Amino acid sequence: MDDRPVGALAAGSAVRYAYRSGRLDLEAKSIGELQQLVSKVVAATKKRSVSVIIPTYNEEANIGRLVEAVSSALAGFADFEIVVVDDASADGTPAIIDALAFSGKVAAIHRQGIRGIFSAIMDGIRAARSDVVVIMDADFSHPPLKVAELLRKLDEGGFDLVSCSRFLHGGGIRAPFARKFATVLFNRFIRFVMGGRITDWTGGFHAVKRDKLLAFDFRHPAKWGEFDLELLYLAGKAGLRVAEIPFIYNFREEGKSKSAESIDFLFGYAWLYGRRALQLRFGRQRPKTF
Ligand SMILES: Nc1nc2c(ncn2[C@@H]2O[C@H](COP(=O)(O)OP(=O)(O)O)[C@@H](O)[C@H]2O)c(=O)[nH]1
Ligand SMILES: [Mg+2]
Repeated sequence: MDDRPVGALAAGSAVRYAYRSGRLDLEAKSIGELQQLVSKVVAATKKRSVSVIIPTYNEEANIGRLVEAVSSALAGFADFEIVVVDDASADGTPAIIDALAFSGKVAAIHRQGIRGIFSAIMDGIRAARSDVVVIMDADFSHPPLKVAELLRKLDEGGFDLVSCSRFLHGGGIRAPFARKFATVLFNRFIRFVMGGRITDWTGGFHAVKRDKLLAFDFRHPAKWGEFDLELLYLAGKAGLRVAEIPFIYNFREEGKSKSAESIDFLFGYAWLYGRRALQLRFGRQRPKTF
C-alpha cells in the first residue's frame, strides 16, 4: 500500500491519523499503520465461530428450551449457528424447529426415510458453516453452559478436539441407578481395552475441528454412543491434539430415551460398546458400510 498522503502538506507538519469507532481510539502515522492496528484489534476481538449440532427424535419437550439455553450461553461470546437434525419425529419437534428456523434461531434439517443419531450428526456437520462443531444431545444431559467452556479450552489450548468427561475430577452422572451402574462399569472396561489417557469414551459431548472430523475414515456404522468410541479412537490415531474437561451428565427429565427403549439395558450396552471397543483395538478394520 502506498503510505504517502495525497494532497498538499504544510512544510514540516507531521501526518497523523486518528481512528474512533465505538470504544476504539487509535492513532497512527500512516494509513498503512492504521490498517495494521485495526486488523490487530479485529483479530483480538473476533468471536469464535461455531456450529452446534443437535440430533432430535421426538424432543418436543426439550428442543425449544435447549436452543434458548445454548443461545444464551454463547451470546456475546461466539458467532454461532445451531443445526438441528430431525428424523421425521412423530411429535411436535418438526414444527417447533421450523418455527425456530423461521425466526432465524436454528438451521433445521429434516431427514425423511432415514434414521440414526450417528448419521444425523454427520449430516449436520456436513451442512455446518463453521470451522468448529459442537456435538450435543437435545435432552439437557449435556449442560448448555459447558459449550462455552469447550470452545475456550479448544482455543486457549490449541486443541483439535475437546471432549466432556464424566470421569474427571468435577464430573459425574445424575441418572437412575441401572443406567449409572452400566455407564460406570462399561466405561471402566472400555478404558481398559482402549488404553491411553481418555477417561470418557461414551460421553457424546464434544467440540471438534470440522475439517479434521470430516477427514476421518469411519468404518463402523454406529447405533448409539459407539460413535464416540470410533471418533476418539480415530482422533488418537490421527495424532490430533485432544483434551477433556469435566461435566455432570443429567439423565433426561423430559421425553423418552431412545437407547433405553431399543436396547436391552445392561446386555445391550455391553454388547454394542464392548464389541466396538474390541473391534477398534484388536480387529482388522471392516470395509465402510455407510
Ligand atoms: N436425528 C435423530 N436423532 C436421534 C435419533 N435417536 C436419538 N436421537 C437424538 O439423539 C440424542 C440422544 O438420544 P437419547 O434418546 O437421549 O439417547 P440416550 O441419551 O442414550 O438415552 C437426543 O438428542 C435424541 O433426540 C435418531 O434416530 N435420529
Ligand atoms: Mg439422552
